[in-house]
Amino acid sequence: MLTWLPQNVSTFGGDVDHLFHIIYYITGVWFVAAELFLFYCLVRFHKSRQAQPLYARGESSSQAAWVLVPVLVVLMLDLGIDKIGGDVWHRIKLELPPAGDQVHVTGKQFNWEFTYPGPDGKFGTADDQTIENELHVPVGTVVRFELSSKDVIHSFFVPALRLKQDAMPGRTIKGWFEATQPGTYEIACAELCGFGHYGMHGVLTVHTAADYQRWVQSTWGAAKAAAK
Ligand SMILES: [Cu+2]
Repeated sequence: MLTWLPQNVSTFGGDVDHLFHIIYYITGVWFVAAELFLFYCLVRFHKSRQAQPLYARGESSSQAAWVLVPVLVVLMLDLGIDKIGGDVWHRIKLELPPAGDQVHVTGKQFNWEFTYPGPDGKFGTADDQTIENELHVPVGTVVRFELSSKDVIHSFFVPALRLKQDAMPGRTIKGWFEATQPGTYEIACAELCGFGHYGMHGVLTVHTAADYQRWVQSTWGAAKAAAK
């Protein structure tokens, strides 16, 4: 079911999809039930059957139950979703596992800038490299990012990682992901940020360990790559 979801290559993507499915099926079942009841009422109480309207004040408990029971059911389902969603949120957004790699992600009208710390592993040094719209990471490695914006609100969106996070000017937001499969995946901006918003996309390349070393070498040179 739900084969239209994009490919998932993230360690926490399964949790996100699971939550999505729960919400999808709960709302789906109730949507169908509500529509069926609506159509039943349309037929059952059609004027050709001379149905008499009733002014229900909801004072008797059997009348009030028509409101209170659905409220209770919705509340219980809501709290259930909150509990499951809260656990997933906590694991993805509030816990930062130890970093295997780091990158700074900066949104600007209308590009993504990815700044890599270089072989010394430190930001703000001479060997930092900023590459537009290209995010390179090794497979099976926790990548910690710091997300910011140079101008307006953007949203860093990598569907295959089930990762979406707003980038706010004036704020640095930390996050992480771990990709499970080598390949290239789309990066998009999911916040309408101006005229060129539609073209604000990049490519995430998840490398195998050997491929990643080759990319590091071609970017920083063989001598520096050895020091990493
Ligand atoms: Cu944008």
